[in-house]
Amino acid sequence: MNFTRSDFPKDFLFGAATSSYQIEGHKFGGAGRTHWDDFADTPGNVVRAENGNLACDHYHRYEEDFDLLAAAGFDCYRFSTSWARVQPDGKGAPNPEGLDFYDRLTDAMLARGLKPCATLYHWELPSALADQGGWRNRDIAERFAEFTEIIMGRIGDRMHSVAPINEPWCVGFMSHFLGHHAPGLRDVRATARAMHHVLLAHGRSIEVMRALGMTNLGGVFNMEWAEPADDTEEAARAAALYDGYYNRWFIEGVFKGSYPANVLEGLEPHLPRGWQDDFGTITTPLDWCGLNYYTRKLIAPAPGPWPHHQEVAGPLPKTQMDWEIYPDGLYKFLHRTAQEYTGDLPLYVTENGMANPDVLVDGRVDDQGRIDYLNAHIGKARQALDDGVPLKGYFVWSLLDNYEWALGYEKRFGLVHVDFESLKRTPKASYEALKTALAR
Ligand code: PNW
Repeated sequence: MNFTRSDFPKDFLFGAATSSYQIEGHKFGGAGRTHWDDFADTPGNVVRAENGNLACDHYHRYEEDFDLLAAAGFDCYRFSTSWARVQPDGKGAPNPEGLDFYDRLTDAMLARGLKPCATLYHWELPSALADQGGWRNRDIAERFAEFTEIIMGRIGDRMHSVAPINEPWCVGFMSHFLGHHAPGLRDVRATARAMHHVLLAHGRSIEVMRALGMTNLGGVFNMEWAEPADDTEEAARAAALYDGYYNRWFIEGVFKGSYPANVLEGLEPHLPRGWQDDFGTITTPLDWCGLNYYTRKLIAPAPGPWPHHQEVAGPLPKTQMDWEIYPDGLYKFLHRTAQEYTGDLPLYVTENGMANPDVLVDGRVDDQGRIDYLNAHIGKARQALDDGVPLKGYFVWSLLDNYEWALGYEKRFGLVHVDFESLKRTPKASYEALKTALAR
């Protein structure tokens, strides 16, 4: 890498991130069925209909995985808790095996000096709740509050930090409007409702954790820099709308108690009645704000239904996801977030990384492309820090190659290669480079 730990403030935290359904192996430990299992079983939704049944078998191999994290010199680990593992039916009595698992996981992190940074929901909704309307049903907020109380009642005393929901945009928009993720809907009314209820659930969860006496609570928002595809006024308007429903809706809801006007123009008729009354809960104060950043999008106007625009291919080099590599976007979002939304509140980059078509050759993976990507983005983070942005940490997505949702196991995001037949872990060149950079 072209940086070392000593280039950053002493208390700056470096971590790696994963999520439960993407790595654990959901068939183990009495977990309930999730809407991702249902989604993957429906032909056409997921590449090769792959699911998270086995994934990286982290359920049984977490000691080995945490040894790798600790040996690389990471300070913290961002993981998530599976709702359906803890409450197989999404409500009522918890599954003791599930609670025991997260208890063991927490202690195994602490035993290695890793700070546990939990996300309560990273997308595997219990099927029982999905069948009752999932995020379209307002009741989800109370169900999520109950889940929060159960899981944090067990491990909350040992968490370094907690965020209720990973990437509300993906939960709301991508899953209900684009249909790319479970439940795979393409319905504007469902979208507006999910985009509101996900924030209500966030707020209720924060309220519950405050009542438990917990601190260092935050939110994790994904951001894509939206660029007009040309210099027409129409393209500028299209990009601003994309920016509105992708980047601004959720963070504005949480930090300002409002929704962007250009998005409301399209979505307000579909919001649940009395939506404004929920901002008291939605804006419950936070202790930090996390940004997940990967890429930018070029947006052009297009005929057809709302939002009347489309993405067009850009000229920059791309990752295995076909996402343009645009490190400046991270710099701009760090500034914009502090300036417009969060002020002095601590910021974290809670995800950043790239998919790469990595192959294992003679026991090695030479992922120079990932090293370059991380160098460029961590450099931009460093630059924002120099400008005075209160950035406190950076997490790589991801520790392991894992289940990349609708794209199955083919897209490799890991610092550590996983052979999905033998489940053998092999640290890549990027892992070794980070290990050198992070040495104390
Ligand atoms: C994030 N998009 O998701 C998630 O937090 C991870 O679970 C995921 O593995 C990672 O990024 C890499 O994809 C996103 O299409 C998935 O805009 C897709 C999009 C954005 C974020």
